[in-house]
Amino acid sequence: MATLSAEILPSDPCVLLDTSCTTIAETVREGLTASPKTLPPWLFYDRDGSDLFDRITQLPEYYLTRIERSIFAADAPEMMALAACGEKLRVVEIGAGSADKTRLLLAAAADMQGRVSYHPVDVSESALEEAKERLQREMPEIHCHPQVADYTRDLRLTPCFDGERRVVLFIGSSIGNFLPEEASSLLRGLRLALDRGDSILLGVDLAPTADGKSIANLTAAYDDGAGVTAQFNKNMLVRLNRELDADFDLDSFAHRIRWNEDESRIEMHLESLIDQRIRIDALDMNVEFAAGETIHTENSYKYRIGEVEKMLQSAGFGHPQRWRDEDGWFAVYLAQAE
Ligand code: AVI
Repeated sequence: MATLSAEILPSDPCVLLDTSCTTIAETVREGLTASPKTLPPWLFYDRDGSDLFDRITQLPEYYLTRIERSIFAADAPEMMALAACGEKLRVVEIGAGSADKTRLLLAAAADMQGRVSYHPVDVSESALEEAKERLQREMPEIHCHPQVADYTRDLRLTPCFDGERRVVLFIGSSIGNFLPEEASSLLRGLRLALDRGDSILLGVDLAPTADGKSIANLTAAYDDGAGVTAQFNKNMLVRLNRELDADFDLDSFAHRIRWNEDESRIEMHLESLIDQRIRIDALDMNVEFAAGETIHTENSYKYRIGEVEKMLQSAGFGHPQRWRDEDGWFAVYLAQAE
């Protein structure tokens, strides 16, 4: 596998979230001995999981990607011009993945200023490599400087040149996969890593409303007819079987979705269909499941207009501007570091 070119980085990383477990072994031991059982969503994203997530974004039920893309298709030039404020824009993307929708934003930046310096940050080296190769082939005016890092632990941004300012893309509603207090501290940490005048572009999936998006629309997005999301969820067990010598039988677990109204979030679980004991050799442990017991694998928070502005402002980002699709299902915010 090719390695990405090394970057000269400042020595002090900015820790945005301090999650205690660092390895799969520690994480799984802690999560499966907790009550209720839980595993964190970052475990989804090995190579197969990243491919499955790409397939999810193309599903008819998964409206998030489609709507966010339509907002960018209509408004990217305005967003990039506002972020640039007459200077050269440097585009940073956290949790970039395959950087697919980003191309609309990069194209708008390139139309505005010609050459664009693009700095995607992601844990997946393979996704970054693919994105870099594709951009080099298809958008030569974009100069890609990928950085393999977990932005929640280690966000180091290279200093800007004079006359340059950053826009940090945090799109795809990735913020929804953090608890609200984590989301707030992520934004605060991000603000600390930025200079005054830089900005954040944040994509947020919105909560259901009486006359718009229904709970059924939401649950369908996470429980698609083709079963791709179920496969994505179960891929976590496939990964534990392979990497920790576990013996999960995939047919004895079911993909389950719950809308939690009080917390305004979609929850994803894996439910044990029978009483069973799982052996995890690499951890030298057995895990007992009762029929109906679940492993909570993901939260996807859905925010209300107003909550996001408040969160941005208390993290030190001012003048938030907002774009929405005409049905009000999804919103994109641009706010400036003050
Ligand atoms: C990455 N993240 C924003 C997705 C979401 O919608 O919460 C992950 C996902 N989980 C199931 N489907 C998609």
